[in-house]
Amino acid sequence: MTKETQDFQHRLKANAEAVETVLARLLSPEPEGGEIVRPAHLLGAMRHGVLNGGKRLRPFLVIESAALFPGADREAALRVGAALECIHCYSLVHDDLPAMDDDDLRRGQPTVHIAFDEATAILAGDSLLTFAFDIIAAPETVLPDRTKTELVLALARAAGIGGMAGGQALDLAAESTTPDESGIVTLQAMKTGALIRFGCEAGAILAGAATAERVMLRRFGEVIGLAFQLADDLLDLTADAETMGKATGKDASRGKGTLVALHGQGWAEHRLDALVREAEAILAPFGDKAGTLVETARFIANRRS
Ligand code: GRG
Repeated sequence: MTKETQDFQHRLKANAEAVETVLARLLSPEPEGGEIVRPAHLLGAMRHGVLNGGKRLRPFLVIESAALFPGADREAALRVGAALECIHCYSLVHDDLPAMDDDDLRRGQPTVHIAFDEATAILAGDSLLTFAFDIIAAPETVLPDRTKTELVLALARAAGIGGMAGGQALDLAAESTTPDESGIVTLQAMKTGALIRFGCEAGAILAGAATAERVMLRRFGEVIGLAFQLADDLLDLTADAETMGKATGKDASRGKGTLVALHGQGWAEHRLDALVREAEAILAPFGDKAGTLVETARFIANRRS
């Protein structure tokens, strides 16, 4: 393992622990001002869906993108990262439901509707989605109001009809309509790419970066989002359920259109290399400061779980 990879692994772990602490504190039983009570059963389901050992990659992107800019507030980045993770976890809880992907296993544990019940899993997802915007808007997130509004707007657009939820709708429709290559790219950019792109752009937004820098990080997010999905499609084909902590082989068994199914494994591996080079080129203007984000692009392309 190179020194850069070691440093990266260390930072990923340290940031994941910091995010875990913030999430555990946020998901505590005491109601916040304006709330009445936090029902224990629902809170338990939310905690089950969130505090269960994810890689915390999306918060990592927020924290490390923000760290490119001197003066960016790490505490604020941690909270925005935690908000993004809540949206990611809600999407996993709902995606695992019988009406969607119908999975029993997530992050190596029973999915929320198995550990609790379907109605509670739906409500846990709903509450996590709402909670994300609560976290950003709350006074404990110390950022200018205008910055918070920009973050809320960008996150809503990334998660909603023109982003992740819309991508999931296109994905469900694709089970009967078989999209062409550009259709696959669009649905993937929405379903998984949009939150990853937001993670990168959010760092620039909360740091008050110049528009040109924000655009660079947004573009970097798009490129690593493509790499993430391509790697995920490869893993669905090649990895086992134990390594992944979730069911695999589902794409092929459903005849689902992926770029790997369309072009083959060799093509996908070359394309991943090209995407990593593109990600490096986008960040070149930041120089050595962007080393961790460059390693993140490599990690995403090479991940094995
Ligand atoms: C239900 C509105 C709604 C959307 C669901 C993202 C999504 C849309 C569904 C997830 C399905 C899925 C498994 C997609 C593959 C990419 C993905 C999001 C993998 C899980 O993300 P990781 O690898 O997981 O970052 P951890 O557990 O580390 O957070």
